Amino acid sequence: MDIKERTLVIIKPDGIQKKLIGEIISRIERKGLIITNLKMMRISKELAEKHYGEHKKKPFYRNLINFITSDSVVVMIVEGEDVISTFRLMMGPTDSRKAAPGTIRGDYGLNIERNIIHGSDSIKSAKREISLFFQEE
Ligand code: D4T
Repeated sequence: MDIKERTLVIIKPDGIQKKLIGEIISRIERKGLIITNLKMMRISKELAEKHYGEHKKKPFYRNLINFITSDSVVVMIVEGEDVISTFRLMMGPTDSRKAAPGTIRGDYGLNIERNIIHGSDSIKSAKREISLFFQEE
């Protein structure tokens, strides 16, 4: 059985502004997960709306789109055994104020929106998000 999974990781604009690219890449590498693809980019409104399509009706949607498109981001495909749940544990819960020290959001995030990092939440979302951000592959 092939137990290797892939997840899409985004270091959000607040992570870039706080100079956390190296720190986050280090955490991923030291954990033993494999970065197979990596790029820095500015997310367009159109791509942000596709990525966050499930939240379209939510009150925070507009702010979320404005925030994720406000500066450059780093996008990666990360691979490993059970990587989706492993990486979500490394990130901590969405609301940084509730995230434990030792998690990326617990150590560096400000609140529920400025939470430094994105990681796919299921195999299905990972496939969808990877094809949105790494079309050419
Ligand atoms: P992402 O998708 O960024 O990894 O976040 P999560 O998977 O942890 O959380 P999510 O899909 O529920 O939320 C997507 C995105 O919206 C922001 N958000 C969320 C917000 O600004 N206000 C809110 O009340 C919620 C629930 C944060 C992450």
